Amino acid sequence: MSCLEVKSSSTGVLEKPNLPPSVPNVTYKIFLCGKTASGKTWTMNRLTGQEVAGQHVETVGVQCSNVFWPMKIGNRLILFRLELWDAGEASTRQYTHVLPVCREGVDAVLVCCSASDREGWLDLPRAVAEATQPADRAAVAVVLTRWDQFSKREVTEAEVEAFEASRGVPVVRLGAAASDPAQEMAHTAPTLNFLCRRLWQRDQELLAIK
Ligand SMILES: Nc1nc2c(ncn2[C@@H]2O[C@H](COP(=O)(O)OP(=O)(O)OP(=O)(O)O)[C@@H](O)[C@H]2O)c(=O)[nH]1
Ligand SMILES: [Mg+2]
Repeated sequence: MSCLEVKSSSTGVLEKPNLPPSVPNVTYKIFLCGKTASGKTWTMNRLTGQEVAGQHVETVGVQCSNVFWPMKIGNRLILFRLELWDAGEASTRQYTHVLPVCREGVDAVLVCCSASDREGWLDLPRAVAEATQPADRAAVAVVLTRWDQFSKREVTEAEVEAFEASRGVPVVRLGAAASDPAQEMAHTAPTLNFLCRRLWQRDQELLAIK
């Protein structure tokens, strides 16, 4: 990877980094799903460089936020634009149109699960199966939130490894937000790199099928 840049405002409207027009742009839609308080909004705000709330505030309706992420794949610099879609769980249940809108044309699904929620962890295989539809051919990953809250963990490292191995679904852990905002990018960069690589790889797989 050659350079890193995330820009956002509190409204989630992001500035595009100033790169030569010859740099190709690719856009991907990513849907965050999971139980209420599983950390969907937390994850979206972390990845898009926005402030995170200290306590749960239920998301009403759907929020979208973008992040631009320039990354070198092979010898080529590519500008990834990741469109993150976060729907509050209560709204998803209440309004039947929310889920189809979020799923339409989705490239990746991130299933959020709190490491302090044992029940949610045990239900994860079902949640992953429900979140994805074979026709989407979406890339899938689990985001295990609250991993930074060691004393509240109800999931072990060994269980995470076993889940990844048996299900073939990667589990991403963002860790704690940096106390110094200038350091935050170093915390989120591995996850953004992982997502962009995974989406690129999925494109190559889909092209090979055609
Ligand atoms: N320290 C820490 N706190 C987290 C993490 N993930 C979530 N939280 C806390 O849990 C709260 C609830 O998470 P949200 O992201 O708001 O939950 P949600 O999934 O968007 O919930 P709904 O909008 O109701 O569907 C956050 O405000 C944080 O206080 C994490 O990885 N680390
Ligand atoms: Mg939310």
